[in-house]
Amino acid sequence: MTDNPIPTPDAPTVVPADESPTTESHRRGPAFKPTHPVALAPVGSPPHSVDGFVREFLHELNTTQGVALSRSSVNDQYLALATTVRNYLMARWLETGRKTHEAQAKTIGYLSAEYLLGRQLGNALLATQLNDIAEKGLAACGLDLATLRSQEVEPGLGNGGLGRLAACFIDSLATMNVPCIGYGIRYEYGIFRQTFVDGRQVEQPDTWLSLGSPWEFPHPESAVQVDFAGHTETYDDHGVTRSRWIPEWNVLGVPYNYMVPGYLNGRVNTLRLWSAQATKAFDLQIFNAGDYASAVRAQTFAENISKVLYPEDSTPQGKELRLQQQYFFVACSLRDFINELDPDFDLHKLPERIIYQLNDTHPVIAVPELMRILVDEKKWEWDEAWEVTKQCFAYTCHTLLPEALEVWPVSLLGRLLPRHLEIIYRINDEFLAEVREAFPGDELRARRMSIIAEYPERGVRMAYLATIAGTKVNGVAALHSQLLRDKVLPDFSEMWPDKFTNVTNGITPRRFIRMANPKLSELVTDAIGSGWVTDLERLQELEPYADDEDFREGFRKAKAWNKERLANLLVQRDGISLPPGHLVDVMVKRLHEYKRQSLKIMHVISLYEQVLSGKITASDITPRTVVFGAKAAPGYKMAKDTIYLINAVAKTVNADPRLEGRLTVAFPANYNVTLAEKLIPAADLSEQISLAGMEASGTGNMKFALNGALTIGTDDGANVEIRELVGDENFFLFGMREPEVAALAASGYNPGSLYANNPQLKATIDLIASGVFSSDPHAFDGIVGNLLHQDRFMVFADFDSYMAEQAEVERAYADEDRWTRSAILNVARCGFFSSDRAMRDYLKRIWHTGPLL
Ligand code: NBG
Repeated sequence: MTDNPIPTPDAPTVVPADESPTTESHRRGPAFKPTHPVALAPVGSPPHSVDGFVREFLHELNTTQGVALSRSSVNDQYLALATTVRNYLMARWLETGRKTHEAQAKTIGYLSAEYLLGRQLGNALLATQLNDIAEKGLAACGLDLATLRSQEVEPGLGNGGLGRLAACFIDSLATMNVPCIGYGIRYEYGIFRQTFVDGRQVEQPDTWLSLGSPWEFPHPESAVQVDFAGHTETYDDHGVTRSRWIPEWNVLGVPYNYMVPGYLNGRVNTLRLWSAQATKAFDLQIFNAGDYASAVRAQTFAENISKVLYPEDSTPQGKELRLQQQYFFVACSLRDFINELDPDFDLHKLPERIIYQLNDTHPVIAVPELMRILVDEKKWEWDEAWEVTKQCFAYTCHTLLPEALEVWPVSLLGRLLPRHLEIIYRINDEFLAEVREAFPGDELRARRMSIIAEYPERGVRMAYLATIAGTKVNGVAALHSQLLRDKVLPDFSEMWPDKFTNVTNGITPRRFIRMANPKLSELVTDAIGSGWVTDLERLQELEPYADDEDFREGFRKAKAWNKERLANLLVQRDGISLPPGHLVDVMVKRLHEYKRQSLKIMHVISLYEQVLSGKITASDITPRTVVFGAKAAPGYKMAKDTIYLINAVAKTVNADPRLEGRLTVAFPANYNVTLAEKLIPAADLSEQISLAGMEASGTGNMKFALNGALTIGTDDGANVEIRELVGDENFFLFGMREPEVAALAASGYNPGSLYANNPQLKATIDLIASGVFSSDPHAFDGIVGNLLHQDRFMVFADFDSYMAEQAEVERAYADEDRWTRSAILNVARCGFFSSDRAMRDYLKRIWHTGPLL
C-alpha cells in the first residue's frame, strides 16, 4: 500500500500562507488600456494558402526551433509543423475562451484520470482543413508530410477504452459547440511501450515528452496548491464549532492546456492536464539547513504524483500513490474552476455554471472536496453545501467486474485525507438516516447500502459515494445499464429509480472514419455528400448502395487499399508480413481474461490441430490472418502468459508448411491509437467475444463496424445494440446470453467435464499442453490448469458455439457480394454510434445544457 510513503517527520511540515505565486503574476489583462490598432484588433490567423503556410512554417523553424531549413532535423521539422498548424487554431481558441467567459454559459467539467488522445497533428490538420496546403507547402520545402507525421509520439495518457472514450467525448463537445473543460493528469510517462522478447511482454517506459511537446501550453503562474495528510481539529468560530484541516505537506499543480479543436466550426475547447511540482516550502527549509540531497528528494517525492500512469485496466491496485493522483487532479480542477469565476460570484449558483462528470470512480473524491471547500473554507451550513454539491456531479460507471469497483481502505484514506474521511462519514450518516426512513426496520438494507464496507477491511466504496452524490448515474450500453441497476446497485435503483439512465458509448467519426479511412470517406462522400462527418446517422442514406455493384466494387477497393497500407506498415514496423488475399480477422483490445483472447487463439489452435491430425486439409481453410493487438497489465500473470501463448502459436503456425500459408497469426507489439487507425480500416472481421455480461460496452466494436468489418460477437455490451441495428443476418452471434451465464454459474460450472466430453476441445487443450508451441514444457501449465479447473469466464462453455460460428464466417466470406453487401449495411446502419449522439444524450438526460452558438 505504501508505494509512496508520506514524508517522515524530518520532511517539511510548515505551509506558509503566502506559498502560492504572487497575485501579480497571474493577474489577467494589460495594466493600461491598449491603443495600438493591432492590439485592439481580433487575433489573426496565418493566410490559408500554400505561401502563407510556407512562411509560417519557416518562421517557426527559424525562430522557435532556432534552426535553418538546411540544417534542420526531422524532429525540428515536425515541431515546426506542429507549431504552425497550432497557430492556425490559435485565433479560434482565444475567441472561444472570450465567448465562453462572456456568455457565462454552463460548462461541462469532464473529470477523467485518463485521456488516450492519439496523435494530434492529423486531427489538427483536419480541423483546419490544411492537409492539402501542408502537403504542397512542405513539398515545396523539400519535405514530406507523411514522414513528419510519423515523427509524432502519441500521448498515451490512458489504458484503453475508458481513456479513449474521454478523448472522443471532448472531440464531440468541441465539434458541437458545447463549452467543456477536460480535466486530467499530465503523466510524464503514459502507458508503457510494449516490446516482445522471446514472445514475452517486456515493458519500456513511455517517454512521450522526450522530443518536445508542441501541443501543450504550461501556465506555472496559475499553479494550484494541493494539501495532503496531517490532522483535523475543531475550533470556535464566533460561537459556531467548525472543523479545519491542518495538512502535513503539499504540492503544486501546474496546469498544461491543450487545444481541443471542433471540426470546421471555429470552436476550440480546452483540455487541462495537471502536473505535480514541489512547492517552495517543500525544499526551502531543508536547503536552508544545508541538506541538499534531502531537498532534492522532497522534490522528487512531490513530482512522483504525476510521474506515471498506472497501467492496470479495469482492475485498480488500490495503491496510495493512485489515491494521491486522484485527489491531486480533482483538487486542482475544482479550485481552478472556482478561481476563474468572478470574485463576487455567488457559489450557490455553481450548478448553473458547471456540471462535473465523474468518469468512473477515479475522480469521486471531488465530492467531499467540494463539500470541504463550501463548509470549511466558505463556512456554509452543511445542508446548504450538500444541496449545491449534489447538483454539481454526475457519475458514469464503466464496469461490472466487482474487482474494478474502487474501495479505498479507511486507514489509507484517513491518513492521506483526514478531513475528507470525516466528510464522507457524515454524508454516509445522513444518507443512512434517509434509507432507514424510507425502509423502516430494514437494517440489513442500510448495512448493504453503507458507503463504508466492513469486509475484508473497512473501506470506502467510491461507487456508492458517487451514486449518492450524483444527480444521475449512467452505464455505457443498454445491457450494462440494466445490469448496473439490477445487479451492482439494486438497492440504490430501488430507492431512486429516476437517478439511473443509460448512455450508450460512441466514437468520433472524425478520427476513426474521416481521418483513418480516407478511401472509404471519399467513397461515402461521393455517394451522399460530406454531411455524415458531423451527422453520422446520415450514413443511412448508403443503404441502397449496398445493392449497387459499382459502389460495392469501390468499397472492396477501399478495403484492399487499407489492407495494403497495413501490410506496408507491419513489414516496416514489426517485420511482419500480411499475406495478400487473406481474410483479415482482428482482435485488438487490452488483454483481459474476461475479453477472452484465449478463445480466439484456441480457434487458431483448433484449426491447426485438425490439419495436423488429418481431420481436414489446409485447402479446407479459408485463407485468414488473425491479428492481435493487446497490452497486459505488468502484474497480471495470466494475461502475460496469454501473450506468450499467442506469440508461441504465431511462431509455430506461421512456420508450418502443412498449413500452406493459409492460416497465419500476426501480433504487432505496442498496440495503441496510432496503430488502431491503420488496423481497424483493414479488418474484415471484428472479434468481440467477451463472456456475456462482462464487457460494459466496448467501443472498438463500433469502430470496426463503421469501417466495414463484420462482427463475430457475443450478446454483450454494445454488441447487442450493434446487432439490433445491423440485423441478425449481418452479424455473427454466438455463445451464451447473460441470463444463461448467470444460470450456469449458479448451477455450478464444471469446465473439466466439458473438456472430457468434447473431443475437439480436448484435442485443442491437449495440443497446448503437449509442448509443441514452446521449448518450455511447463510454459502453459498456468493457462491450461486455470481453464480446466476454474475457467471463470467460461471459455469452454462457448467453445463449440464459437467454432461453429467461425465456420459460418467462412461460408459467408466465400460469397464476395453477400459479404460486401453486409459490410456496407454495417456502415450504413451504425451511425448511432457516433460520440456526437452520445454527447447529445448526455446533454439531454444528464447535463441539461446545450451548445453555445
Ligand atoms: C471500460 C469497459 C469498456 C467500455 C469502456 C468505456 C473501464 C473501467 N471500463 O467496455 O471495460 O467500452 O470502459 O466505457 O476501463
